[in-house]
Amino acid sequence: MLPFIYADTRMVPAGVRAIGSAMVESGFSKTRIVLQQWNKNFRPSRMLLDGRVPDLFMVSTMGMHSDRAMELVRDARRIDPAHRPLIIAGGSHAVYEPFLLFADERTRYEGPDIVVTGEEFVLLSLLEVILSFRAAGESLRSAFFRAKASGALDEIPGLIYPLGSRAESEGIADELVDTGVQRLLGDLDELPHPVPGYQLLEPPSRRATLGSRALEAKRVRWHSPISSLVMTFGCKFACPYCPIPAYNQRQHRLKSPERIADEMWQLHKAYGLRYFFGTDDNFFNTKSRTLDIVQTLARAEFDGVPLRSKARWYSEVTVHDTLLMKDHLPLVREAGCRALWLGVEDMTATLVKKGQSVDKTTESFQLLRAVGISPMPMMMHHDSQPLYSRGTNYGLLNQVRLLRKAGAVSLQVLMMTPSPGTKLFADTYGKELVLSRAGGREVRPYMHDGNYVIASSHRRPWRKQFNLLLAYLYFYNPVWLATNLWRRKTRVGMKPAYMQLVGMFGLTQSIRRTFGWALRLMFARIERFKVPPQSIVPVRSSNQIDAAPHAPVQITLPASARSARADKTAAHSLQVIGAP
Ligand code: B12
Ligand code: SF4
Repeated sequence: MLPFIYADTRMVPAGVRAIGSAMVESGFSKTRIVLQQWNKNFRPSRMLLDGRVPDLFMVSTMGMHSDRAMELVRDARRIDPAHRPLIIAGGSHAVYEPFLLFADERTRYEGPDIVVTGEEFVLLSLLEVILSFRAAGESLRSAFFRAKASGALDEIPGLIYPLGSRAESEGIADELVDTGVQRLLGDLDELPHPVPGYQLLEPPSRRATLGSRALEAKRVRWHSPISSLVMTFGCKFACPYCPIPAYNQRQHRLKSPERIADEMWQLHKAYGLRYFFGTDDNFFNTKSRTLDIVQTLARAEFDGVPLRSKARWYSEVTVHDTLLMKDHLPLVREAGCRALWLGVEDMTATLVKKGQSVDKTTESFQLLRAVGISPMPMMMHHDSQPLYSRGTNYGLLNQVRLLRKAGAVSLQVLMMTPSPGTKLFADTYGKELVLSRAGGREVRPYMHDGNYVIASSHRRPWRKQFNLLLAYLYFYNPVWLATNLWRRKTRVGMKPAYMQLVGMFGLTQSIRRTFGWALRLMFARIERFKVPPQSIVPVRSSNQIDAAPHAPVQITLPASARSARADKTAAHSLQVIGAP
């Protein structure tokens, strides 16, 4: 549904592809990447690669996909122990709430053997240690248990593993050991090249099993026309609802301009890819470094062919930094950039202040459009914002109208939702704003995507749900499609009209998916969480002295509430502080 329609299925996520590249470049070329969006029926318990059960089964998940990820882990555990692969989980959910991959308050999951809370080099360090324990002919899983028992894994920051008598056989932990926060890779040029990752893709199918061969190189472009590319990581702002600066340990990490140009060219040569989405948090974060990158991309030539004639790319930036770059936007376009997603959130800066205002947003959008770069705003709706405000710019529709006038080509409106790893996360739960059920329907992780109203203190939260749909309807509609077709002779050409078509289709899906939830919010009884997600087993640090950095966040409950809830919340779950 909106606003991610097609981006979820037509762009291989960079995380799994990066892990695939790391495996190939370190010698594990017999690896397959299975995307659930393409292979919905895949069952790890039935997987065979060259006639054998693979040694390793790894699953990558965001928080919102964790139910499906856990189904896969449980299914992999059905493989008989003599052949069962070592099960490793990773991805952003593992970074922010790894303890939920082992167990949560509602369900006792059969979890993975180990969770990697970091990037590819943490995984490679883990494999290195396991292999150093492995005897000839021994399985990775068996070597892993010996390495774990010896304490060798404690030397690798960025892991969480279960201990307990049933941890090996059933994946049920008595306690979780946290080896600390990963050491971040500073120089992104050391990362494996993205090209090998694409060689490992499982072809889309309805089968539960793996195909005999990976997707052919010439078919990659057809299934994944957009290639996600790591160019930079990190952001200098510190928005309280965003975990990104803390994840990056306040660093802005970069690939060299030459490496970025090379990756685009090699991906084009190997798979014919032409469209690249930079997975940046704020591409314009540092002006001088951005200029280095765009100058190189604008001038780069390979085999006598200018890169800019083959590669088009897109990224995320802020309004503030776009204005700092205003004299250089023609160069950004020349370098191949054709659209930028801007985190406007709230044009009046009432909710969030990161250097935006109505005038600045309008100016930045007009500047981008004037050079032929499509401005794509990302907005955040919240409890105190009305649908419409008379005489001010505060209302949601007022802002959508301003954005449209300023030249927005697409629109994203998400409801403010607590994000693990942020300052606001625990507070939002502690204030009992987060919904657990409405009319008997449980709020599951997939609803934490900003499209469902699942955190609100509004007396009529269903209004917020309808507001999101109305804002989209105001932006994506046949009238505005016709207007954009009429005005197609601008520097951004047919893109606004094309985005209207995509948006109208996406809106039908958003209505189909969220309308029922809005009705539940309107008519049914709403129940709320009282504490943030907890671990049902204690999480301790490997040195047993420091607090475990990936343990659930502590919240301070008022004394009266504490005694009333003591029976509901395990004592250990309130002891540990901090989030990554
Ligand atoms: C690009 C992006 C998107 C794109 C993704 C398109 C695509 N098909 O790839 C779009 C715009 C669609 C998108 C949408 C959403 N996104 Co998004 N997105 C990102 C972003 C900016 C980059 C992701 C990326 O590719 N990174 C580069 C890769 C290389 O890094 P990585 O994925 O983290 O993977 C590394 C490690 O995690 C680890 N790893 C990953 N998997 C595994 C597996 C194993 C076994 C191991 C060992 C290691 C491992 O190694 C990898 C290599 O270093 C991140 C923020 C960020 N900078 O990472 C947010 C981020 C992933 N998104 C996030 C969210 C919440 C969403 C949304 C729910 C929207 C929202 N409300 O914000 C939707 C969900 C859409 C959907 N239906 O899936 C959150 C996830 C938080 C969480 N707790 O899981 C992130 C982390 C941003 C944040 N901190 O708030 N997103
Ligand atoms: S500007 Fe964007 S990436 Fe940076 S801290 Fe704010 S929300 Fe996060």
